[in-house]
Amino acid sequence: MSTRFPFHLLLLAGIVGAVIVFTPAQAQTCTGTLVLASADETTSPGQVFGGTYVDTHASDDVGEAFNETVSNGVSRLQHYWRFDNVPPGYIHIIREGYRLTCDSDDFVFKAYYINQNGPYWIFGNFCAITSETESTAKCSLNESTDDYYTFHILIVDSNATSGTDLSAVRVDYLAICVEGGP
Ligand SMILES: [Ca+2]
Ligand SMILES: [Ca+2]
Ligand SMILES: [Ca+2]
Repeated sequence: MSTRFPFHLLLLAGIVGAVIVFTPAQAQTCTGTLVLASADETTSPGQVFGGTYVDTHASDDVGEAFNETVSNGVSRLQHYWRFDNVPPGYIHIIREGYRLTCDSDDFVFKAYYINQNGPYWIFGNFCAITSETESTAKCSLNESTDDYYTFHILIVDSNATSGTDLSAVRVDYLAICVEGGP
C-alpha cells in the first residue's frame, strides 16, 4: 500500500478539507435542461469511500469520492451513474471535482444511452479531471438525441495499463445539460 494512501483517505473524506480554504470553482451555465444522477450503479474495479450519487447533485464541496483498486496487477477505477429521462437535444456534461494521483492517472468521463436498439456508446473520453485543485468544466459529448432516454455516465482512470498506486478522485457535482432540443 502506498504511504500516501492515508493522506488520500483524509483529504477526500473532507476531514482535512474542512480546514483548507479551497478556491471556489467557476460555475458553468446550462441554457437548457439540467438532469442530475438518479442512482449509483456498479463500481468495479475501484471503490466508493465517501458519499453517494446524491452528493453530486449540488456544488457544495461535499462529494462522492472514489479510489482505485488493483485489478489484474494494475490500479483501476470504473464507476457508473444512471440518469433517467434525459430529454432530446445536444448532450453535455458539467462536472466539478479534483483528483489525487501518484502514477500519472487522470479521470475521464464516458457515456452511453439506451435507445430502442439497446446500449448506444458515445465514443470518446470527456471532461478529464487532471488536477489536485478542484475545477469545473462543461463538455459537449458531440451527440444529439431525438427522444427521452436513460443515460449512463462512467468515470474511468486514464492509466489503465501500468501502476499499482491507488489514485483517488472526488466528484462534487455532476449533471447532464441538454441544450437546443428539436
Ligand atoms: Ca466544490
Ligand atoms: Ca490506473
Ligand atoms: Ca456536492
